[in-house]
Amino acid sequence: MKKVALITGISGQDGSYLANFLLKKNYKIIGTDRRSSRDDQWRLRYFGIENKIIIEDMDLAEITQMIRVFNKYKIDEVYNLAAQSFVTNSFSNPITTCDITGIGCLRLLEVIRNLKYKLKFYQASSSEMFGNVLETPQNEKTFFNPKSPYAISKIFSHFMCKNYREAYKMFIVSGICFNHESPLRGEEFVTRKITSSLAKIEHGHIQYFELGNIFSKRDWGFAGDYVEGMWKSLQVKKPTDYIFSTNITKSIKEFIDESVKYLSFKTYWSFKRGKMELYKKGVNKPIIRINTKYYRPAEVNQLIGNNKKAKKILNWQPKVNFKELIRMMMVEDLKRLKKTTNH
Ligand code: NDP
Ligand code: GDR
Repeated sequence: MKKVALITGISGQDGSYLANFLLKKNYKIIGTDRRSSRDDQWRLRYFGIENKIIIEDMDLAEITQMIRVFNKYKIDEVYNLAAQSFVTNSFSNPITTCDITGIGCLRLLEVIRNLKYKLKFYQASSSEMFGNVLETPQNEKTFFNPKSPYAISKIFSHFMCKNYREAYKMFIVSGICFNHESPLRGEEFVTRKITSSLAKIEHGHIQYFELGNIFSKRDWGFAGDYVEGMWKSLQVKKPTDYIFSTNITKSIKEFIDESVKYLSFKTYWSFKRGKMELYKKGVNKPIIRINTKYYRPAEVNQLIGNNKKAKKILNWQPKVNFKELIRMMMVEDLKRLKKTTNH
């Protein structure tokens, strides 16, 4: 009998990597999305798996859709990856963010608590919860000090998971993932914005692009490694929380410096009008400018994880390092533009 996994957020970066991973492990997969994203299955097409997944409508705002889906299938594992996941957007849409990223998880937990059978639940918690960090590096016991409505909504769902695990003895795991990227990352996030924009400059589609704070630091890994950790965390006897991280932190500027190595021309930084700008050698116009409109009302300056627990209990560790991650993203974005597809 095939195990059945339900993945919320199937149209997102992690949804597609996890679906591809679980299909190889012979799972039957129910992927849920909002009707609005039905035409946006480019990530599943990237893996050639769009016809191997059963897609069901399930907005995290709508509990009736959840009841219908959970009554239709006998599910073994749920991976709750759906969220309003863009931190910047959470400042302009705090209520929607809390409703989807926070209460959305609680709606799922309530539906699952009332099922006649038991299943395992994975919650996508986030390193953003550490915010203005109170300890470095951050581990499963580090106190949260959030800096955005997104982070606060993730803390709500994180503690709801802990509460349901303790109060109702449900098998619930929260994976506190640090930033993980890939060629399938959304272009609104800084890494993919950098690699796709540099590829556009290389091919002459744009002259320059703008960024916000390039000095913040993140612990960046590869999405393909992190979905393996998600799965592993549901295969052990006891449910608990895990940090998934690389334990290395790099600034956005360092990410750019590594990315430009894949361009056909040389670049250099210059400090003008009080800001850093990146120039193409021999040309007097910048290709990267800083625009304060991309600054956040509150910023998380530096994150770095400690993945010791996941290493010990799950035998998990990231395989792709910073350089290799950037190579994958740059090569793919340069190739995509040659093909002139949408993504
Ligand atoms: P994405 O933004 O790529 O994907 C988010 C998914 O959530 C999309 O499929 C989106 O669907 C869906 N979604 C948004 N709103 C709703 C809604 N109202 N109802 C149902 N589905 C909805 O995120 P990632 O794949 O990168 O991340 C997966 C999860 O992990 C998220 O919860 C994120 O917050 C969390 N996380 C991610 C990290 C990272 O570095 N990637 C690190 C730590 C945590 P649609 O296409 O319709 O918008
Ligand atoms: P983050 O990722 O907020 O860490 O959340 P993002 O890539 O959006 O920002 C990382 C850092 O880059 C700075 N930055 C910019 N960011 C964006 N998006 N666009 C810009 O132009 C830009 N310029 C500078 C930001 O200020 C920030 O410091 C991601 C998401 O996947 C969350 O869902 C997840 O929980 C966390 O990672 C862990």
